[in-house]
Amino acid sequence: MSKKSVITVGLVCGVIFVSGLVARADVIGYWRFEDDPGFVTDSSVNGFTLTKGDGSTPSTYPTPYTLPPASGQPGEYFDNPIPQNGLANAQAASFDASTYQYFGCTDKTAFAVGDFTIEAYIHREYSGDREVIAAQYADVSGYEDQRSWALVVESTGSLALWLSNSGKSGTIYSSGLYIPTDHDYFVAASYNQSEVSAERLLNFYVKDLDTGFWSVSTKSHGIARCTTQGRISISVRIPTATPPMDAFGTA
Ligand SMILES: [Ca+2]
Repeated sequence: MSKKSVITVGLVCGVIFVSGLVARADVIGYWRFEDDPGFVTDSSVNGFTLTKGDGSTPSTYPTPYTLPPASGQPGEYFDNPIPQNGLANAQAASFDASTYQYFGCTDKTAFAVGDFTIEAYIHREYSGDREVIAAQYADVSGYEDQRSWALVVESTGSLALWLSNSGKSGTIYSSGLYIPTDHDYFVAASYNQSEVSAERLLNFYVKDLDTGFWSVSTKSHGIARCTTQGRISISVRIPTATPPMDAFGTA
């Protein structure tokens, strides 16, 4: 059986960070993987262009994936245009599990936010390991001081947010919302640190793009401050097998 598996991240794999779901003007990074403005270009005002893989080894490069695909293929139900902003979504990025393909971006002061939301269009073909959608969280030996957050799909299929308040350790908060393989999904997770401790909430949103069915989950959390410290890279990568984030710290 082949170990190779390809997963497509759409629209964005866009990872959008905002100060609350309604404050969309504060987008920190928005990666749409389009030919226009560019496969790795940031569509936010910040211009945080991504690096493909380690920048020197093409086997680590995610590849462009044309939307819409043939019927029954990954991304068939990805929105185009993107309903939140009307922008075209004619291309996604495809990631190969066997070579740990990923995008990366060196740490930015703009990433040191309080409340934030991460959104992505995803299609999983690979399963069995924890898969990272986007992260500032090193899960490999030697980089334990570079931990902040990671939006992941656990091996069970549950969407989860991994948070650290020390920059060195983390807690996984599982949504209980499941993302099966071979389906198109929109996913989002919102971290709220601004309320008093009893009201610190994580909000998870999942939309099955095939059926249009929305699921929402709210979890309380104990992370007073989601630390961004040290030399942290932000990486957009699906899928990831163990070790999932081996390029962290290479900035
Ligand atoms: Ca796109």
